[in-house]
Amino acid sequence: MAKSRVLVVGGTGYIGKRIINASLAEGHPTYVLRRSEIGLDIDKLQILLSFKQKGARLVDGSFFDHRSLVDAVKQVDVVICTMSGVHFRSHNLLMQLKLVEAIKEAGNIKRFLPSEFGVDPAQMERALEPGRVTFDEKMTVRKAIEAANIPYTYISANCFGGYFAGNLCQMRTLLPPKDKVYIYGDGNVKAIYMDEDDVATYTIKSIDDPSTLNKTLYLRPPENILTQMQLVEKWEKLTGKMLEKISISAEDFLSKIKGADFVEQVALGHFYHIFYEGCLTNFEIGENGAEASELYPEVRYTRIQEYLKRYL
Ligand code: GNU
Repeated sequence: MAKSRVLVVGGTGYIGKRIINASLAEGHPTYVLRRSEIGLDIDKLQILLSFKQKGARLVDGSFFDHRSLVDAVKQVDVVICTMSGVHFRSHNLLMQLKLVEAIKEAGNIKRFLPSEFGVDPAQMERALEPGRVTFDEKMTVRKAIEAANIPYTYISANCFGGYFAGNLCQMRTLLPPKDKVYIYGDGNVKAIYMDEDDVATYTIKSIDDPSTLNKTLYLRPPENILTQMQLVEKWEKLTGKMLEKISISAEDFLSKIKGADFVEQVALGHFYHIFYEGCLTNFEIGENGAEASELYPEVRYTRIQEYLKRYL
């Protein structure tokens, strides 16, 4: 069967770039939306032109021109949206709802992957304010997809290594601490850390797979299911240097939410659910779910001790 044609929306972004590369590597005719809103963002444009040089097709469109989105969608079989939601000024929700409308009108899409790639928002009905906005928005997009009967796969990719492993789960930094590391509680809550390239590989594997149709695909490669303490120990082993460990109780952590600004409050909420409540690993995958490393055992995913070497 011919390889499905893939359109990536958000192709210049952190995970979007990796998904384009994985799509090209897997032999899919790969299309990338070039939004006219890019304007003078020379970085984004040059990234798009480099993908054209690697064999991707650029499709011009605008989120202010519904017809252009419909025309773009009509050229492909699968649409993957990777537009980030953590940068609140991005109007991510409105843009994704416009994309859903275009996919609904085009009528030809065999699989749509909305911009998920993190915590499963369906598990987060009791999430703390204001961080819950991240999950509520994703659920709004899901409801629009399902109301339009658009075939979908939701990717719950858990923790990007770049946001959570490299910094040993510390906030407000992307680099490992040099002398002391803050530990959430006693650091024994399990989280799941992913090499971002593996997130892209698993995502592309899932788009033509009947067993992920209208399912959530959870990325839980067993060797990357680690407590914060295990992560810190891997880093100490790599550097040969012990870190001073300072434990923060759940109460003290939560009390920080009060005085913080909005963006900080959102992040604190996310970290609380991940590292105190264990929201990534405190539930079993049900019949509406599948686990990527079991479905695709041929993927030799990067273990975290390998991933951490770039920070040495
Ligand atoms: C956390 C962040 C890291 C923010 C998810 C401020 C949604 C998810 C694991 O909001 O994108 O220090 O799944 O000081 O579904 C933010 C996002 C990252 C936190 C990462 C998040 C994870 C949101 C910070 C910080 C590293």
